[in-house]
Amino acid sequence: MSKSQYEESDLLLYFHHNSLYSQKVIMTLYEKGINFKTHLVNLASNEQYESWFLEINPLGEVPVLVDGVKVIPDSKRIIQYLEDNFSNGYKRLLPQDDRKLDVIALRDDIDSLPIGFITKGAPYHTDYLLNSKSPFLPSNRTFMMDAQSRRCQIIQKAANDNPLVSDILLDKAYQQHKFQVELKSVQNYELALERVDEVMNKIEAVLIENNKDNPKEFVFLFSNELTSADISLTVLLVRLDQLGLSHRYWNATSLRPLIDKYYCQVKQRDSFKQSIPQYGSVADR
Ligand SMILES: N[C@@H](CCC(=O)N[C@@H](CS)C(=O)NCC(=O)O)C(=O)O
Repeated sequence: MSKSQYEESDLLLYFHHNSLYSQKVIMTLYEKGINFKTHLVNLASNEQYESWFLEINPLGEVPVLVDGVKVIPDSKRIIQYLEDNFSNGYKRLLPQDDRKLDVIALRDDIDSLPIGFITKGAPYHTDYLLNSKSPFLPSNRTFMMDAQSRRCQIIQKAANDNPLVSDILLDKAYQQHKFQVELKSVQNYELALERVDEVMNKIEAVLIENNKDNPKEFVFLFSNELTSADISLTVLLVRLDQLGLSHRYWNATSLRPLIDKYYCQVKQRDSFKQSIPQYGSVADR
């Protein structure tokens, strides 16, 4: 059953401004024109491990969408839920024709990049970074590394305090410990950045193909209509830019220039300004 645009919204999104997964969901909600309410979960003070939030998501992660009695964690599931349930009178972000599989394939390529690893590893590999921006300014790096090194302990404590979800959290603490060791390896970091290079090559090729009939006009990845793949690409570009990695992947003249053009133009969209606090007014919500 799909919902109509005129129904009163009872959607509630638990989110954090600087969470890339939250940004993806917020941009999706704005692009589709869906009304929603928000609840900020303060990740900096580890509010995600408080008992009230673990009852909503035992993994202690945002975003989570609550629609009446339905609780939907995980950005990928939320985006699918929104596309399935808000189709009547709302913009579709997946084409209805045979381009749908191409959109999903490219979106999955983008979504499977190790961007969490690249983000959390950045303060340990500063030689790669140039012109980092808020919220990843050089002055925040010590805070990020401290927060990273305390994570295992915080998750373990949450596991002890919340026996009903302790198995899930102890597994997360174990994964976190391995992650923490891998983060510090330059080889691992370089490999993660190379995976982004491969996907960026694909994206530049798609943009060249779709621009060839219309070089002056801006086109999205697959047509003149923005799709779910464009949202995944947009938040990825923001994150690379804020970390100080854009110089490795694109510029206006000699390195994947269509990605540069794409990024400049997508930043003008209202949904972008609503989703990325450093560019808009999301903090006022
Ligand atoms: N697979 C999840 C990942 C969500 C996720 O990693 N969220 C991060 C913020 S970007 C989080 O809440 N981290 C808090 C923590 O793990 O302590 C999704 O796609 O939504």
